[in-house]
Formats: sequence, structure tokens, C-alpha cells
Amino acid sequence: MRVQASDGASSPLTSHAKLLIEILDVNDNAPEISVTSLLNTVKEDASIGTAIALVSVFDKDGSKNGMVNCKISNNNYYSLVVDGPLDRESTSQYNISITATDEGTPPLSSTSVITLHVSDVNDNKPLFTENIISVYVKENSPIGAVIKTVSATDADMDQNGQVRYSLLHDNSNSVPPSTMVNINSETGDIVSLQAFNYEELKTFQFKVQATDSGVPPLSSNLLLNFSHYSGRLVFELCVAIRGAECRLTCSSLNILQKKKKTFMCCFP
Ligand SMILES: [Ca+2]
Ligand SMILES: [Ca+2]
Ligand SMILES: [Ca+2]
Ligand SMILES: [Ca+2]
Repeated sequence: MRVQASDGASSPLTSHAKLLIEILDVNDNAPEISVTSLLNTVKEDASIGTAIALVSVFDKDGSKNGMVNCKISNNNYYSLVVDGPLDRESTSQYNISITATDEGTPPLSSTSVITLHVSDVNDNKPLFTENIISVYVKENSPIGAVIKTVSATDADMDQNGQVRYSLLHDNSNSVPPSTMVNINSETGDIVSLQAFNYEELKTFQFKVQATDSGVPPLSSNLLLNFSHYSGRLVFELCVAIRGAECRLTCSSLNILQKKKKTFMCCFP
């Protein structure tokens, strides 16, 4: 800019000067955060380094007023990536807060939040509370009676956590279990297909498998030991073990009477 000064004479004398105006920057702009989301949902088995979002920050001010530091949680990343194993069963959603702060005095900052959902992968198999259980069957119980109900839980969701039950056929059984019992694949109810005769069959065992509906499916097994609880069996059992041990072993039995240190137990 040029300025001219002149006096008031009829023939004025003038003088010229060049005026330089320097405009000082004031920190009047907060940083702007721009997030390009690459993934809204990430699978829980996503590998480390999987990119979730690209983050760019821009500040209109000059010098320090426009110098921006970007903080994502506690890490300094401008590309938001998976940096550790994810597990939907423990954390299914993250709200990631991105804060950009300039170096002006006073500093200005802005924040942007990314919501990231963790989607389920079939990484848990169905679990029975025990691996082996004992079942006592009443001799000559009616065919079709529910003699035991088994249950397994699966921590995954939807199809990955949907459990179905089946009898496991392996070569260890001389008699196929499907000739003796049936299992309801939905409820886990085990139903007798024959009246068990103590004189013919004292004990038998078979495995039940719980399988989820994931792809690929995962499964686990439960071994069931069946015994009769005819009065004779229970009596023999109690005579053999006696006393306090009888109480433990016969925990599901009612102790009927106690005679000369010999316990006689019977089922309710
Ligand atoms: Ca600024
Ligand atoms: Ca998991
Ligand atoms: Ca899972
Ligand atoms: Ca599962």
C-alpha cells in the first residue's frame, strides 16, 4: 500500500511512503477432523494391522496456531488400525474418541467419535458343565420316559451359539445307543426306547455330542454312565461303601434307614 502526504500550499509539496501492514495470526480456528471410515464393523478375528479408518486433520491458522497434534485414545495414529486381539464375547463395541489439538495460545481442539462394532466369529465350542455324568435308571421304567436332560452353553451369538444334541456313535459300544435311547436335538431330553431289565443289562454308557450351527461347526462331548437303581443295586452299593462315603456317593438318594453301620438307600 502506498500513502501520499501533501501540504496545503497552492503548489503543494508531496511525499510518498510505502506502508506495509502485517496481519498477525490469531488462533481463531479449531482443527477440523475428517474421518474416512473403512470399516464400521470388524470381525473379532481381524488380524493386527487391519485398517479401520483414515483420519486427517486440518487447521486454517498459520504457524503454531495451525500445528495440530492428533490423539486417538492414547495412541498417536492417523490411520486407525487394530493393534491387538479382539473378542466379541468380552467387548462387542468400541467408541473411539479422536481429539485434535493445535499448538496455539490458548490451544483449540475438536473431537470426533468413531463407533466400531465387533462382529461374531464362531470361536467358542458348546460346553457341558461336566465331561462325565452318572445317570440312574429305574428298572422297567416306561418306554418314552425322559431319563436325563443334558444341556450345553455356547458363548457365541445367533447360529454360532445355537446348540443341537445328538448321540455319538463310536465303536466302543457293543450295542448302538440309538437302540436304547433317543435324544431330542433341541432340548437335550434323553428318552428311553426300552424298559431296562437289570438282569440283562446292568450298566451301559454312551456319548452325547453338542454341536453349534456355525460354519464350520464346533462341538464337544459328554459321557453318560447309566446304571440301574433297582433296590438290589442300591443295597449292594451301600453295603459296599458304608458310612459317610455312602452319603456322598448316594447324594441323590434318600437315606432310608441306618442299621448297624450299614446304610440302606433308596431313590425318591
Ligand atoms: Ca488453530
Ligand atoms: Ca471370541
Ligand atoms: Ca465369538
Ligand atoms: Ca460356537
